[in-house]
Amino acid sequence: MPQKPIVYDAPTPERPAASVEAIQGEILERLIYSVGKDPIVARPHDWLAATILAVRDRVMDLWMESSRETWRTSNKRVYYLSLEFLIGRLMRDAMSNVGLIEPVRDALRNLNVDLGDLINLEPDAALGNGGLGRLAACFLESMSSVKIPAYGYGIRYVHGLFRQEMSEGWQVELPEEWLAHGNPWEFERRESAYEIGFGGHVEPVTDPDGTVRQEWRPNDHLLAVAFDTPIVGWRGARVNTLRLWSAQPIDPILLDKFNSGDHIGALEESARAEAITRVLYPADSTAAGQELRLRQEFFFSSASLQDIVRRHLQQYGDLGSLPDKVAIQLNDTHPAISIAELMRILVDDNGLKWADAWKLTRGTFGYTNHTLLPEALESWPVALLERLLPRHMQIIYQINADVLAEARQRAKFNDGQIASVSLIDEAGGRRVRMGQLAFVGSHSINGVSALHTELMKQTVFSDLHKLYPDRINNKTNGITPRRWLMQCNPGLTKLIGDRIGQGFLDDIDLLQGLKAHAEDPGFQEQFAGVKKANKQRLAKLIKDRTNITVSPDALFDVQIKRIHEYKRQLLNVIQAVAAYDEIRAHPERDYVPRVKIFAGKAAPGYWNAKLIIKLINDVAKVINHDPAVRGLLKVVFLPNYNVSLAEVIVPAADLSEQISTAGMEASGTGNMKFMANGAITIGTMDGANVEMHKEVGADNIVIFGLSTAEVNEQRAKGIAPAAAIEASPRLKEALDSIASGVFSPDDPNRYRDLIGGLRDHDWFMVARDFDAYVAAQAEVDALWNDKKRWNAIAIRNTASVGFFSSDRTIRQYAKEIWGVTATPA
Ligand code: B1H
Repeated sequence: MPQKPIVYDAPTPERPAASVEAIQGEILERLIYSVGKDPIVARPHDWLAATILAVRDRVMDLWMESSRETWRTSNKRVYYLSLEFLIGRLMRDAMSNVGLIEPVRDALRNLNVDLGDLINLEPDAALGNGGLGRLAACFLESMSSVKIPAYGYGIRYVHGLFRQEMSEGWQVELPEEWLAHGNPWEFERRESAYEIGFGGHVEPVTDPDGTVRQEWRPNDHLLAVAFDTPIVGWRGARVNTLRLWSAQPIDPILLDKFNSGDHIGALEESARAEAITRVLYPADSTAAGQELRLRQEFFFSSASLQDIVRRHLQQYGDLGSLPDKVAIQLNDTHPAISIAELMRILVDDNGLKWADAWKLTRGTFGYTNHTLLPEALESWPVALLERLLPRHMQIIYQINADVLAEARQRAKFNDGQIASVSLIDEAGGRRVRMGQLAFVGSHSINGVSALHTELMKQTVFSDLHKLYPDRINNKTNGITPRRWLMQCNPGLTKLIGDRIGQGFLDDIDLLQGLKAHAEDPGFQEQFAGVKKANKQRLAKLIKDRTNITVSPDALFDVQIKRIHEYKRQLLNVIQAVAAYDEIRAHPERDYVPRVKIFAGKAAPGYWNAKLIIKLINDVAKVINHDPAVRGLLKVVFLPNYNVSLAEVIVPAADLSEQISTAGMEASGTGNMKFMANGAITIGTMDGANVEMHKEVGADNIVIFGLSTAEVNEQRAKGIAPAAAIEASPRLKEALDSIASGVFSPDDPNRYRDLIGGLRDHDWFMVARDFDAYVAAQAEVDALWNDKKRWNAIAIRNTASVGFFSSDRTIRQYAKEIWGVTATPA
């Protein structure tokens, strides 16, 4: 019997529980009058649409009241500009936040429809690559939950992140079609459309009063049309708006061409315009560098800025109060061109003086940096900007002149320092550095974990930090506990509530109360029981999707995230090979049965990442079929990792792999999701792992490997890791077997170069961290064999996760960057 799920929403006097009869009527009404289907012939997608529409109706009043309240109170609004929002599914989230899960389930049951089936039918809105996009989605939910008036602004990509399939162990990319059945969540706002220009030239115009202004005359125009989605917070605290822009031609059919018989030519403009919002760039942590990407960035920045300024003028009538009433947060540099666009709007369109406009602009913007990887730092060729955005290029030059003058005069910078703070990179073709632009145009520049923020100060922004020492600050990332604990793990949520009461649903720090129960054998047994049930569900999913049989009694060792060399999936799979060698060499020893579970997408153009996926699958094939292994080790690669798959895997994990090369993972957020769900982390001192170590205590996390400083030292030495490989027979044997084709008999050289890279430079310290990693895994085995200790540690992890709630993160942004008041915890 499936366990009866529970509702977390306590109805309040103002918002009584919805009655099943009422909801049932509303779903039927939506089915008939909005979807246009007779219940007798309605198909699952029709029921899904009707249910979403009924749920959406239930948040409409709250939505309008939220917006009215902001007008009434003249509260400051926060605008979160992000090229990515990795939302996943919305229906369960929305229902859970307004306490509708149970009534909707019962209503649908009366209509012979299963809510669980409908939930699984909703497509993931995969409008993001990985952590950066998912963070934006968690922030939206938290801003609603802590009652901050906020808008998310982004792009309504027709195709989200590609669908990943496996073909003989290789990744194949297929187009993603989240809009195929329509999107019942969104409202198209044809009235909120803005003209976006590209190209053309700049012309000085003399106003009647004699002042000379620059005017941009683009020669290419299109429309940005708004699509709004309501984002409801916990217990309906507030409903904010996610506004996504879609590109449309101004003149969909060029009638003169059409009439003259050129039917294809008549549609050309339409196709060209729509291309801008057709697809999400799929490279995580790597700048795309394509002209179309720059067009996407400007398109959504300009539309958002026009919308923000229009709303502000409508309410306040003047632009001088902009920083008092508007906070714009740039999610990485992708929307950094907004800084030049706001300057253009203020100076050219509204006649403000340059210095005044600059003060307003800086007072309004904040910039979040998410990575220090050189390949991810965006820069655009000056020549491209001059062609596409000639006025913005002029503005950037003028900003740069001001900054460089200040650097020379006030800070007495030398030529090297001037070159490092300049917005223009003069080395290797002139390029505009978007990080520098975002930095100088913002009053706050934040990193996403304590370590990352320190490294920002020491590396990419060291000279800018000297010039503006009070701007860099830290805001450690977080995750929303609604989606990543309550919704994805109802069993654990119920168990916690039964033990320490329901208060933690509203105040996540109360989870600390679990610490007192960590050693309680009865509680441990229940905690392990919930984990076991989640593992059974995952085992079934693994069987269905990969046909691999795994035992829920084995240790589930999980690494799920984008495939990237710095995240070191390679380290993990080499350890699997070493464990395999050991099992065969010493069959008499005791082994902890393990299932190594991998999932993640590789950027389509990232060869080594795709090769690592193939290696995992090749190794899996050999190990899973070798009778000598006796099921003690299984390797699984689950295809098409996305938010919904994570929601099944995370609650079922025993061990969370967070093993990036120290200094390279800005924060990580998957690490926090596992922690919430009672997995133990094996990890390096990198990103937010450092703070997890502090929060949970050294005895409750397994840390290994080189520190950031040691990594830098090794790299500075520039010597091959031969010594590390020689000193480790296990490593040597594993590398030799992979490189010589033991796992790729059909193509023995397949992994020669990949392994060769470890032998001759090992940039990511896979070889040099290997022995420490193996020792850490042995520590994990020992903990697993001491079930009491394991369970106590797992419980302490859940108990300590409060700090990593995105509500905490958002409250810090609100207080320390945006200057808006959030409701107290
Ligand atoms: C992160 C990116 C990123 N950092 C460029 N940078 C992109 C860069 O399409 N692009 O051009 C896309 C994504 N993503 C991640 O942000 C970090 O690697 C994680 O460590 C961090 O947890 C996450 C959220 O801050």
